[in-house]
Amino acid sequence: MMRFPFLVRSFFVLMASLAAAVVACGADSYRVVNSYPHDPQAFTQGLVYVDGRLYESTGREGRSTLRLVDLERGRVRQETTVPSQYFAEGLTNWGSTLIQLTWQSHVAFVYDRFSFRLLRTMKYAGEGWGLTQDGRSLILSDGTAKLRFLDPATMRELRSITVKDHGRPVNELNELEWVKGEIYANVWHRDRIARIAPATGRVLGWIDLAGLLPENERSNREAVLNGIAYDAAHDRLFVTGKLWPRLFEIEVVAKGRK
Ligand SMILES: [Ca+2]
Repeated sequence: MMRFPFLVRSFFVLMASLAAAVVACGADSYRVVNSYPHDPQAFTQGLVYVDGRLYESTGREGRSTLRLVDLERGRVRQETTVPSQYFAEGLTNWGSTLIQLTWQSHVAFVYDRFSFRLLRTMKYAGEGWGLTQDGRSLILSDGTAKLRFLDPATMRELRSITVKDHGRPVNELNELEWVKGEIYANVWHRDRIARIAPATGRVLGWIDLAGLLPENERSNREAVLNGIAYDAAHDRLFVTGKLWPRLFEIEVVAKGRK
């Protein structure tokens, strides 16, 4: 009489183990192609690579900047400081401009991409975390599972998606990057990047970056992965984090695709 329940129980234990293994193996991993120095004082909130130039937005009140960074040496080649009342956040390029978010001030700064001259400001609702664009709209994260598509000229909301993995919302989406028709988003306090379908918000897969920067090189609990830039011309993917001393070019190693 005990034999059948034991077998049933064993079957469910086995199936649960298999399901866990599938989830664990479902994430892609990475290979480091290049490792570059990165300013360990930079509280990275936005990273963009366009036309051979690496731009970075750094946060915190009183210390926020927009910078042009020498990729190979990690040195700041050009910089403008953001007024001290603002906490700068996500950054993207749009035409000959750069657009930089602020965390809770509902203000975006529009700069000339070459001179860093401030051209104008734009207002938007809610918080600003990450920013990227798909060639038609800006795409903004705000710490929730929602991504908003905005008119680049006015910040008016055009549509939004809720990012879900197996039906569950993925909250605290942070830095964003448009990569080959998908939205890449790192999640606050996690060493993972979600690959998101822009039409539906469905998570297509995860890139597990655990171990990329060793724990002993992280200066504090907020020194987390935050910064994705894509060099579309040469198909190079760059990642870094807040206060990280390194910026990495990585290659995604596919373990399994959904
Ligand atoms: Ca980015």
